[in-house]
Amino acid sequence: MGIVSPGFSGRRRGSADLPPGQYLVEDFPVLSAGPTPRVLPEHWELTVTTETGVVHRWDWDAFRALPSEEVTKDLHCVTRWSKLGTRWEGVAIDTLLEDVETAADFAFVSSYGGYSTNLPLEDLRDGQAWIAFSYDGEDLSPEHGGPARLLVPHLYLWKSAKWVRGITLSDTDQPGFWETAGYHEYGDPWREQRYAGD
Ligand SMILES: Nc1nc2c(c(=O)[nH]1)N[C@H]1C(S)=C(S)[C@@H](COP(=O)(O)O)O[C@H]1N2
Ligand SMILES: [Mo]
Repeated sequence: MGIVSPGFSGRRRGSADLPPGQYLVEDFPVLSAGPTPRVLPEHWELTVTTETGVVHRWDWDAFRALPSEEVTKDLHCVTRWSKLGTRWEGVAIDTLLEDVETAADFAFVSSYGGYSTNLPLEDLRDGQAWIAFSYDGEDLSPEHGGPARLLVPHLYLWKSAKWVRGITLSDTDQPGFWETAGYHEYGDPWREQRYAGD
């Protein structure tokens, strides 16, 4: 028996929730490969482009009119910090894809400022990914990707593109910013897929 028994507030979070090689942080580090782009909502748009070239477009008002969800997720950065139980609000990618006809296998995600990342389209589906616009009950700050970022918490956090601008669906996989630089094409923290070949 453990000394700490589960209480009414739920199970204690700890090392069992940490993927291999990770440590816990309480703060929320900012990791950005370049300067923080300042995108005003009135100048913001999000596009989903299919493999046949059909472009679906949401401006800020149209995006915010979509149904959103509150989710609490653990984050795992490849630089080894993990943050447990982070609270977000966002639009599920499933919602964005409702009227998008596609048979593509891959998604290439691009951001304001030039960042990009790639992942299988199926990892964006089935309640696994959101375009998040709120963190911990507040508007998402510019440093953390505001006005809106991708959130794909089951993969290393470099897949969660901040300042997201577009998702291009494709039959072929195209490496993004860190994937081109030698990071893993998939990035499962539980399998410690940090670098290409891991
Ligand atoms: N546009 C953009 N998105 C990005 C990055 C970036 O440099 N630019 N860094 C990635 C990496 S490596 C991590 S760990 C997380 C960090 O998110 P945070 O700064 O909110 O902690 O954002 C990811 N998304
Ligand atoms: Mo990262």
